[in-house]
Amino acid sequence: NIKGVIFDLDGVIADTAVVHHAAWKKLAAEIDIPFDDAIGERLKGVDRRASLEILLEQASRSYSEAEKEALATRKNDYYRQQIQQFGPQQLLPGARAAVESVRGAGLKTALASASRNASLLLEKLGIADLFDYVVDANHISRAKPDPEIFLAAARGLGLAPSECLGVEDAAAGIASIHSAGMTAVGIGQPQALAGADLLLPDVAAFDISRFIKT
Ligand code: B16
Ligand code: MG
Repeated sequence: NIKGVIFDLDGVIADTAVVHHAAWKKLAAEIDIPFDDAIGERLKGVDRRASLEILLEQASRSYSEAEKEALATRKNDYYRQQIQQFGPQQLLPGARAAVESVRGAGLKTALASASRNASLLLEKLGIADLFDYVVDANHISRAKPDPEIFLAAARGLGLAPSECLGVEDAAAGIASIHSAGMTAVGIGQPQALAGADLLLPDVAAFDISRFIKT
């Protein structure tokens, strides 16, 4: 039986997937690298450095370590400029209600985000107190699709992976949830999230009662 739900942040709770996308697109244009929606989709849920490597697959020259650091920092600056102005209105519709419904049903809640900006975002959105446990990229060494982040979240909740549900908008995240031995709920388009155990168009459609045995 499910005893805890582990939510992804960007693209599930917060309306930031578009902000990450725009920041990478701007950087790509500045260094003359082609960028389309398919590449944008591959970057979802992937950490900053790995995202940059995906972008640079299309580059016509190689970049030094120092140059890569500078590019990743530049993208993060673009991203942070945008989220500085964020408030609760940047919660995706139904996100707060979805997390509250899990708590209301007596289950535990955790957050598993690949973003190093996760705690800033939680503060801005005003939802830091809705999670029993938070794991972000600062606490782990292996990024999604590795299971480490979801396993760390389950451990933090004191639950076995089989007692947890993971909720994700990215293919890398669904893979991470499955490798951790959890049930995966996908939020978004079937093309991108074919592997999910249950696919929902948005987080507003999330209904915890389907997972609770009465
Ligand atoms: P940062 P999530 C992920 O967050 C985003 O989906 C991904 O697009 C981003 O590159 C990654 O965080 C790293 O973010 O540059 O802020 O450290 O979806 O796992 O909550
Ligand atoms: Mg995400």
